[in-house]
Amino acid sequence: MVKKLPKGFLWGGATADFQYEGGFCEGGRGPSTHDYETNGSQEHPRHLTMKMPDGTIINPKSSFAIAEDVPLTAKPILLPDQYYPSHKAVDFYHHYKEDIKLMADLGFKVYRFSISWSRIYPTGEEKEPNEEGLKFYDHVLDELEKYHIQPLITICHDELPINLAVKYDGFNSRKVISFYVQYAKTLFEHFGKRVKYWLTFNEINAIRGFSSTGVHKANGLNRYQAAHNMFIASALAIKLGHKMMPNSQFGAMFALSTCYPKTCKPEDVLATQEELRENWYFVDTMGRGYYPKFADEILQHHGIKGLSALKIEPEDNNILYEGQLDYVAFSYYRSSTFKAGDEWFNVGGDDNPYLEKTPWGWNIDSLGLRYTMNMVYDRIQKPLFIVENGVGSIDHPDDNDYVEDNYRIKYLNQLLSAMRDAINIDKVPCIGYTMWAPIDLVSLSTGEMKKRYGFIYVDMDDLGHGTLKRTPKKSYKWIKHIIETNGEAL
Ligand code: BGP
Repeated sequence: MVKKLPKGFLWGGATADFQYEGGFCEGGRGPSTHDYETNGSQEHPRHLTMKMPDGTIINPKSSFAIAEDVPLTAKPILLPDQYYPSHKAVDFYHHYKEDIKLMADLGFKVYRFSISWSRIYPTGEEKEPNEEGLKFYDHVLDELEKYHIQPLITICHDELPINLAVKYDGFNSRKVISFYVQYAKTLFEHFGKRVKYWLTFNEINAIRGFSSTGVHKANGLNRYQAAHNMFIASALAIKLGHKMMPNSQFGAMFALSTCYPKTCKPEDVLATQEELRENWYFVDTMGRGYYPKFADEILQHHGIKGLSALKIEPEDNNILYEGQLDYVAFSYYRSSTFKAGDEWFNVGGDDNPYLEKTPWGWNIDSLGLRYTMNMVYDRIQKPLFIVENGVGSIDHPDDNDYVEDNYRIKYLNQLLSAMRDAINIDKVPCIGYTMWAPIDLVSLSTGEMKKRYGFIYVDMDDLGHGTLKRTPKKSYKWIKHIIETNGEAL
């Protein structure tokens, strides 16, 4: 059996600006939705609270739940002096040279990062972009070029300038589409010559809530209207991007943690097929350029009459078709189980007796990755790009901050072997793999530093205290060797 991955396979890592970058009020950056998300208590990490610009505190049930009824009156103000993880994160803003060098030493061929929209357009509505913001990412690209690392840019990773959320109700409004396209156009003009791979949105099928959509009252209708507007924003950006940068390649990113029927009872199998369609609603629409036949059924499940209840303009169907994805990018973290009568979106159905779990109860399922890759390729027939995968763990550094993370090595060895089988045995084309996250950063779902993913340890705690010193873990050396051998050493 061929053990190496195909020549040119893009090995790398992925990060998101608000979890990594910091510098939230430096360089002319405006406030973004995530700047208002405080970190939760360490005992109850999933209960994030959000302090709105007008001082109102809201408590989404969990970060995956949709925040209800955020007041529309909220006006952007300076943020109070309280620790918000995204304000400082792990300060890539001032450590980018050091961090990119560490990535280069690992042998990375690609680095996926997101651009902070409010660093480029502080309120989202300016006529001209913030030059200082563009300059910061120029410097990042300079460093990447120095080491021959390709950038993979996420245009919008789960956040938008707070002004667009407050003033327009985020992506629930069609107006926000034009602000997004203007922002994307600026990125293409400014960085287009240096960037081939783009992602229009992160985990678009998760449409998590206020932070990622800017939508205040998250009933089903608003949420699926926002999704439609995001589809159109993405398709318009792709059409424009293809015109401005003929060699560009566009994807959007989906959260594709797969789901198995809990039993072989036909009712459970059918229910699981229906539940999975919640994901295909997004993947099919963007990957094939039209809504799937079961779109009405999905919407009805959420109390919406059907596509006819959404505001869809006559030109939208053409836009969707012409703005199809070039490749399908996805995150894969775990699998879950489902049975008839279970609630949709219940990614917590983790009781699978055949699998071990991470400390956060996520199933460790390497074959699930191979299964997912085959399922997506069978369906869309476009190259894949695995742009997020990894394991969140509690690391125990010694006195020198060295972490012997054998669990990470074990996890990645299994997952990457399954990926290699999907590529070499099942012949699924896959452009590359960017591990989440090569360096420790703030967790999205818990707002904590305790949940660590990196090959590189960062001295920083849950409350924003620490020296920010970077120290390679045991897995750093291991992954370096895997990359050097292009997967042969797995
Ligand atoms: C994905 C997000 C990332 C990232 C990752 C890990 O859903 O795209 O931003 O954070 O999940 O999740 P967590 O940090 O919650 O463990």
